[in-house]
Amino acid sequence: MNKDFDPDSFAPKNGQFIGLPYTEKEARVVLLPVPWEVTVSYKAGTARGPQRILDASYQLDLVDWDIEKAWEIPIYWKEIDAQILKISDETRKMAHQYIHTLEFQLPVDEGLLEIVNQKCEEMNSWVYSNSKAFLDDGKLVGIVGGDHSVPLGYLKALSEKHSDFGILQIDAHCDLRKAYENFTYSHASVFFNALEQIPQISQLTQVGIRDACEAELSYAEQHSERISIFSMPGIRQDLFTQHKSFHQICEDIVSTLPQKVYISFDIDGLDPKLCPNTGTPVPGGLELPEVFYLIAAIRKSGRQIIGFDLCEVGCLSDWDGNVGARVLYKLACEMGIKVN
Ligand SMILES: [Mn+2]
Repeated sequence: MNKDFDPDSFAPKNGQFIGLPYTEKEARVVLLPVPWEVTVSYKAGTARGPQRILDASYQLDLVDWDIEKAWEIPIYWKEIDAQILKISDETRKMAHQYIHTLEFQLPVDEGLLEIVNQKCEEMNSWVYSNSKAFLDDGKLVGIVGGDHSVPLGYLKALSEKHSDFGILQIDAHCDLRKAYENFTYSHASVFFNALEQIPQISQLTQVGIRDACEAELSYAEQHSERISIFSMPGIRQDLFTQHKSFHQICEDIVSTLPQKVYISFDIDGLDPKLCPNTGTPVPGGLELPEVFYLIAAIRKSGRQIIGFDLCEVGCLSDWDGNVGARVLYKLACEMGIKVN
């Protein structure tokens, strides 16, 4: 740690998240950006979300209202990989062309689809090997997307270390579609793929859902021993008519999860005023204090956060980066805090 670091001073623009002073070697938490958005279906921009988050982070102060001296948790930001971003940009053009022909019911180019699927597979392998290297080195890892397809490789790496874990997914969407728009590794298919390919995931708990298709809900229904959905209409119903407190709702959510918890945070789980330029915004989402309360409730229940991802942060405004940075700091601190 840089001995000149003063948590009360301004954040130096040192290429580190919030200007934190830790080296890769010292880190307990490594933030691994994955600047990727090949299969985005609506608004583009999240490949440059990590840069927006980093740029906006220097504006943050270091006090976390739940964790004393949160800045003492050694968090390290891994430099954004320019090559991954370049491949994403190139492959995105092909995916865009394919989606266009699909949407206008024109003859589709199967060759394009094959290339896109292949490139997505290569990205998954990249995420797998990079996150695995940090895990092998004893680090905790948080992925910074990119679209929501990016954590699959990381989940595979985690499944080699943890024989049983659950996922808390904060999202407006279920992401349970099989090969959405024919892309095997679509952002809308990440948890279909994760559940089908990773048996170590014993539970998927989805919170904030308010945009789903029938097939996703019936998939969840068929796998009800493994999937719980706390939809936004359901949460509001509990608050409005069942006289439940939000605290009780959080207890209900956390009680579905096993001892080890992975958090997959799609920024569109929040209300779109907090993420106006995310890929697929949906009105009526969660508020920041609500999700912070929920994330802290995991730790307070005695469960352990073993990893996380934050995805779909837009790059078009500083505001998207600002909120993204706040969520990222909360996730990193809640995962990195040493519980005795
Ligand atoms: Mn999602």
